[in-house]
Amino acid sequence: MKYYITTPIYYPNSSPHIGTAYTTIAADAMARLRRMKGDDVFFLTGTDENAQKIVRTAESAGLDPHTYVDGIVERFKELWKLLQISNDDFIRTTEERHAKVVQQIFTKLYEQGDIYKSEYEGWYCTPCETFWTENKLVDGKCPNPDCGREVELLKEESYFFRMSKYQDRLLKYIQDHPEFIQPASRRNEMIKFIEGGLEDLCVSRTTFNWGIKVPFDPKHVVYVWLDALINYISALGYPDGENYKKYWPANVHLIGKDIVRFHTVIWPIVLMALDIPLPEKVFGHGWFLSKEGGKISKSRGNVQDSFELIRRYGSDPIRYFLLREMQAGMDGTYSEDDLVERLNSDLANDLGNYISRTLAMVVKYNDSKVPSPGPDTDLEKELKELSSQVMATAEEKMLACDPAAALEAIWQFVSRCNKYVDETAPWNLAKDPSQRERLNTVLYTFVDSIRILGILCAPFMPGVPEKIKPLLGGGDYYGDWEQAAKWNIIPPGTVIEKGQPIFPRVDISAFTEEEQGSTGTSQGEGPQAPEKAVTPQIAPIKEEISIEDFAKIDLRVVKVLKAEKVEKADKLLKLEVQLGEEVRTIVSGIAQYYAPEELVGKKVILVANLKPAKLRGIVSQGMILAASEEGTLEVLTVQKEFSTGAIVK
Ligand code: ME8
Repeated sequence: MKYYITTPIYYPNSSPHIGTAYTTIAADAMARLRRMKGDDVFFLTGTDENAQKIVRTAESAGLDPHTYVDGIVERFKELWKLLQISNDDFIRTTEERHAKVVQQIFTKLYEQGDIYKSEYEGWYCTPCETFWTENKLVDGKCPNPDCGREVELLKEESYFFRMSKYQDRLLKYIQDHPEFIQPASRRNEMIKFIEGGLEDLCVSRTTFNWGIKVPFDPKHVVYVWLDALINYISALGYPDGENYKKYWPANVHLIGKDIVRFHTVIWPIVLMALDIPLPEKVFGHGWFLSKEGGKISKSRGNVQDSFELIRRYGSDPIRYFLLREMQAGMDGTYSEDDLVERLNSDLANDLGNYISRTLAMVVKYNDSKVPSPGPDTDLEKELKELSSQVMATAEEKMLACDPAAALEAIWQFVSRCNKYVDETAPWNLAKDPSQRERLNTVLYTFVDSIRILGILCAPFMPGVPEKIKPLLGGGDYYGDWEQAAKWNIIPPGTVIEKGQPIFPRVDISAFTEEEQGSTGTSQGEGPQAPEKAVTPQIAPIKEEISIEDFAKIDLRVVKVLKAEKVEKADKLLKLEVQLGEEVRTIVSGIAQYYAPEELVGKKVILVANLKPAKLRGIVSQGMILAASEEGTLEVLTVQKEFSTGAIVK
């Protein structure tokens, strides 16, 4: 099966932002999933460079339009690379391969009488690159509810495209093909719009000369929207390129709701006039709005530098957040606080912690080796059934352009896996030698479920398989979607590694006030490779003390006997530790980094002569030592067989 998916080609009048990134990331996830299904995928994105607004922005930057767009296009390409976008081609409308197809089509439409010369007298909104008649203006301004800016009066010789001639045919097509415009609400809007009557469209301009020249009348440049839409076939080598024959018609044009009209009225009419099949589906997703309510857009000045966000949080968490946050057909809300919240809860806690805690148990209970599983109980059967259901649901939702619903289904599996740990309680099985086979089954299921999670996450967060691979012995298990429904794939005997948490927790306050306030993008700032989001300053070294001072601190080895969460305190664990004959209670702020059962049996270091302190009503008799920096913490342990009470110095 072939699968051709496109994003809009973006105006390079400013650097890409989170809103622009959403469409590209969503299309990328869809393309990746289809590739994993074995489809022959072509995924196209690019830039729409022949707009009047580009000329204006370049002028105000004191640059010629070519130099200006070249710089911004590089920013797009860099961002797509950092976000691991897997596009097969990147089309720029200033490329010769595109211009020649536009000219060929313009000439053909003119020769067959669909384009004619006349004079345009009316209004033009440059930010929207749209013509408006006087009666459509609202208070004399652009009627687009997201724009409302000044329009300009144009009176110039122009070529016109006979849209009106195709009105009935288009309406019938839309009515007969309910899949064509999605979601249904946008389809209904478009039907109403077309029923209101289509006017012929002005398709050339003479008052500036940036753009593709009309070949038989070079004082005209082709109207930017006619030029731009043609990218979807020029990139494939229309009319006789191999890719055109193989991939057209597109399976999906994924776009924002702002440009549905161009894609479902102008574009299909051009295709009808050329006698070319229409794309299967045009999906108009919602917008990302800022917390204050407006659409995230450069002109509103509410965009945050995407490069800086990637540097702080990494590419996968941003991909996950955007895909998860935009419910099908609705607008989504973006804020950095919400991004951090999702990262910490869904990625660090639900997914990352499941992986670390289960692998830690394989390390502990089976000497880091994947055991051979024994027979399944109902618990394993249920988990296995769920993985194949979730795989099917995610696939179906992605075909319906709904990544949020796909991720929701996958996270049901993540939750079920976490519940499985509690239900099977391997720390109890490990205490009873007669339960060895059962323990092996549970440990095996952990490892194989992590492999499955790697597959399910791969289209959405391509970095996840890369992170999991070395933990599961380096095997290449993540390229085939169907394998998410198959179990018992990891060979017993494979040596696993606990490794580092794949998504360390992040504390937004790790960034200074100044950094948090940074908005906007500037060409000067080069993108930086994603790195761990936390860049701790080394804490100042404390005042010097003497060896006698240090000797006052009594550090001892103790063994954790029991560990449990402290009610209504997210961060606290209550531990019971053995210190020689004595059992002490310690309250420790490590609950976000350890499941209680992970600590039981560990030999840790206690500050034994610390004055007792009451925390949440519990008297803590000392403090255990841990290394910590933002996002990660490790309790210090001793590995040799020390008796409890042994001195640390
Ligand atoms: O319209 N939320 O380019 P453009 C979600 N060149 N998506 C958003 C968004 C937001 N806040 N802001 C932008 C053009 N987008 C034309 C397209 S195609 C032949 C020509 C996304 O740079 C969304 O996909 O203004 C929207 O449709 C697109 O960026 C507009 O990009």
